[in-house]
Amino acid sequence: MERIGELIRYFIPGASLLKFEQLTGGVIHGTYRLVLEQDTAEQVYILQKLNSKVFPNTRQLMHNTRRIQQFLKVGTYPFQLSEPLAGSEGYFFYRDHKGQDWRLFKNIPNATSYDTVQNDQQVFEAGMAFGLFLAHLKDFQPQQLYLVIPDFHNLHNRFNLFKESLKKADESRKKEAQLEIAKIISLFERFQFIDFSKLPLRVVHNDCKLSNLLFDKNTRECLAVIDLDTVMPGYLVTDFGDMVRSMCCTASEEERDTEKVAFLPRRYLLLQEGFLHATASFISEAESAQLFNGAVYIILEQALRFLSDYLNRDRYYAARYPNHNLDRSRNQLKLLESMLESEIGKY
Ligand code: GN1
Ligand code: MG
Repeated sequence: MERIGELIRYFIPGASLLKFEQLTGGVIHGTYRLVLEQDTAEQVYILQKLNSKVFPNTRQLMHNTRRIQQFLKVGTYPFQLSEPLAGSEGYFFYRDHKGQDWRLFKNIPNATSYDTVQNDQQVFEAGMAFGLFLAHLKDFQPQQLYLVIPDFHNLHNRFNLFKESLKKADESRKKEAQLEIAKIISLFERFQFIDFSKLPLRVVHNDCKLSNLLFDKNTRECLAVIDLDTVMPGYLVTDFGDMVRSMCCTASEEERDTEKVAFLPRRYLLLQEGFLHATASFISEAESAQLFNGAVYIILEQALRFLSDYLNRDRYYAARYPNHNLDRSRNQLKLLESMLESEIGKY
């Protein structure tokens, strides 16, 4: 990467690059692991090339991350924080001459993340970790945050955008996705059941997938909750939904063979147990009653988002092959169908 020297000089003058590798977990930003030599010692950093189509205002994005981390640092928050580095002008990102923004995070040593669950204990731990994150942000004033992506988990809004995408889509893509389009429309009509006016608006993570947790490589305990980009006012039940989406399934959202995708009720119960353990002191009755619906809502939303992006010719999510976003949508639909057919889903 040609600009790497420029970036290192900006964030850590005097350091030199030893190793550079791309990490492929996220689907929005480009993420890289750097090993630098700094004062004769090796230091690891995480570099991100920011996606300005998704997050047009980097200053506001970094303001949010900083505010949240400053708040968590003061209290008894039990996890580590992956903090962004300030550059020479005190900004927490660098804008290169092409207008591309970059940021650099301190690495959390001995940590790893997972796309799929490793064992049952991890599900309980993960539910507890995201629950503790919410618990520690309970008294954070939401007015301190910018709405970096308004209506992020507003399914109605996303459904309207989906209808717009349908109007503009190529005939060939529409034909290819015929079945999924019909399924999404019928599921949306069937599942408009969460009355959000009955739920407290809180500061939530908004992207609670398993891969946004870091675990200790040896002890497997949770070390950090990462990716604070979408921490904004929202609802606890949709955070829980994202956990279910990524942890209570036999396969990851990248699995192309839908035969391999199924809901795991036992994991759901473990996740719920861990999550309630951490949130028991403040979760409202209305929220507890809507946890399963939160999962239905968020999986449907994700299926719809992937499908809309397929219809829009893959403008939002990085697609590595022509039908990638359609496959992702099929995967989420399969998970949702399997969940609705399960014992827990029969209501
Ligand atoms: C995106 O941050 P990242 O790339 O892991 C997306 C989430 C989706 C997820 C699906 C800002 O997450 O909402 O659930 O992909 N983030 C944004 O994998 O759209
Ligand atoms: Mg994210």
